[in-house]
This record gives sequence, C-alpha cells and structure tokens, in this order.
Amino acid sequence: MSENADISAVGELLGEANRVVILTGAGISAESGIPTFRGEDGLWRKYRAEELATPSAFHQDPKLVWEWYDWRRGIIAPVEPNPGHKVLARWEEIFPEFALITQNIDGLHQKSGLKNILELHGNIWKMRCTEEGTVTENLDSPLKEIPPLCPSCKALLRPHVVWYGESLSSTILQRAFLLSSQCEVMFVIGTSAVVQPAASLPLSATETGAKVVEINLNPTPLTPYVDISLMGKSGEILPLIDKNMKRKS
Ligand code: BJW
Repeated sequence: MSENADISAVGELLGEANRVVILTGAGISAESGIPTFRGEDGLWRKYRAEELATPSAFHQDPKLVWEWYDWRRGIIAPVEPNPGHKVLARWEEIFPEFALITQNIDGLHQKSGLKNILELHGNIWKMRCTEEGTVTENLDSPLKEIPPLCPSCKALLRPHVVWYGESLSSTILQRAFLLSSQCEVMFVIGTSAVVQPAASLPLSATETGAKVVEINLNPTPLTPYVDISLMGKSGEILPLIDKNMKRKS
C-alpha cells in the first residue's frame, strides 16, 4: 500500500474510533531538538546513556549523574512542542476516550496542553529524596547545587525518573496495560520498542483486537506485528493524518 493510501486508511480508522491510546518515545521530541537515546544523534556525551541511567551509576558517582541530568535539563528547558505534540493535544479534545502513555521524561506533552498523561519513566523536572521518598518539582536550569540535597533532611535528592533495573510505578503500569488492552486504536510513535515493559504495551493492544499504527523513521522489532507502519517524521505524519481524519461529529 502506498504512503498516501496508508494515511487515508489511518484517517478512516480514526473516523470511527472512540477509544484511542498513544504510546510515545524519544522520537516524538526529536524534531523539537531533544536527542533520542539510540538514534544516530543519540544521547551520548562521553558516557553511554545506558551507563548513566542506572541506580549503580548514581550510587557510585551522584555528582556525575546529576551533571548529566543538569545538561539535559538545559537542552530541554527552552524547547517547544512540535506539530506532532500539538496534534496529539488536539486529539485529546476530540476522542471520547483518549489516553497518552509516554516513556519521555521531557514534559513536552504537558507543555503542548495535553492533560491525561501516564509518564512511565518519570519526569526530569521532578526530584525525589533518597531518604524520605518525597517528590518535588524543581525547574532550575542550571541547578543551584550539584548534587542537590533535600531541603528538609539534607539527604541526596535523585532525579524522579526510572532507571534500568528499577521497577516502574505499579499503579501507572497497570493503568497503561489496561488502557492498551481496551483501546480500539493504538499509535506507537517514535520509540525503538526495545525497552521493557513499555515495549509490550502495543502487543497487549494487538492481542485484544486493537488496530496498531506505528510511526517511526525506521522499522523496529514491533513493526512486523503492527497493522499499519508509517515511516517518517512524526511531526510531519501526524498533521497529515489529522488533515485526512474524517469524524462525523
Ligand atoms: C523518530 C523520529 C521522528 C527519531 N519521528 N520517529 C525483559 C527482557 C529483557 C530485559 C528486560 C525485561 N524487562 C526488563 C528488562 C530490563 C530493562 C530493559 O528493557 N532492557 C532492554 C534494553 C533489554 N528494563 C528495565 O530495567 C525497566 N525496569 C523493569 O522492567 O523493572 C523490572 C525488571 C528489572 C530488571 C529485569 C527484569 C525486570 C526500566 C526501564 C527504564 C528505562 N529508563 C530510560 C531512562 C529514563 C530516564 C532518563 O531519560 O534519563 O528510559 S532508558 C531510555 O530508553 C529512556 C527511554 O524512555 C527508553 C526508551 O527509549 P525510546 O523512547 O524508545 O528512545 P530511542 O532512542 O530508543 O528510540 C527513538 C526512536 O525514535 C527510534 O526508533 C527512532 O528511529 C525514532 N525517531 N526521530 C519518528 N522525528
């Protein structure tokens, strides 16, 4: 099927759908200027992202890990949502049951006006006390002190994100699987689909009969299992789908 036929097939799917779930990854924010993890211009800076995003890296050298997060916060702070984020925010207003599940920690979906968001891997603008577990928002960029300390007990604060080997919030994860298994259409956008358990969400959607649409620059391990695969930039493809969507109301 040609790309144009695929776009109109997706437009038709959405014309009828009520329950729509979106799973996003780093690729959706790439056109806003935020580096992805595993792409050509992936998030490398002397160290591999995978080697800094672990509890043991933080345990060994909290200052280094915080310097890396401070650097990333500096990249993300001035960045604006791109046309892909904006289409998804518009869809939240259109579909009766709409949910967005993101692996991203950049907060760009919130910035685009989207409200109903499940953040699987946390948020880079939040910190958690390593002693008390309290979570606070901190928008400083650059940070005032590295590593930052808890204002109440002076213990180390850590980024409120999920590192490799750590469990995701069970409440958020259960909700994400429930939404995925109950939706009619699921979009999987800009993720390499290699990090578990997020990568299993689309499979739970296909297993329960949902149509799954993938948008990515490249094929992923998920591509053979999706109904429609659209290869290209999400910031270009999502506005095209939006334009071709024919809803009765
Ligand atoms: C575009 C584009 C454009 C570019 N338009 N597209 C089962 C089997 C094997 C291993 C495991 C397993 N279960 C758990 C594990 C271990 C591990 C894991 O999955 N490892 C795999 C890598 C093998 N998972 C975990 O540890 C998770 N915890 C867990 O499951 O706990 C229980 C447990 C633990 C251990 C063993 C067993 C059970 C936690 C995962 C936490 C992930 N954390 C990170 C860092 C977050 C904080 C931070 O950012 O600093 O999350 S890692 C990083 O990867 C980040 C991302 O959210 C995540 C996914 O990356 P994403 O979004 O897919 O980005 P990329 O760069 O990979 O892909 C970008 C894509 O966009 C590419 O495809 C491009 O082509 C595309 N693209 N421009 C459209 N314009």
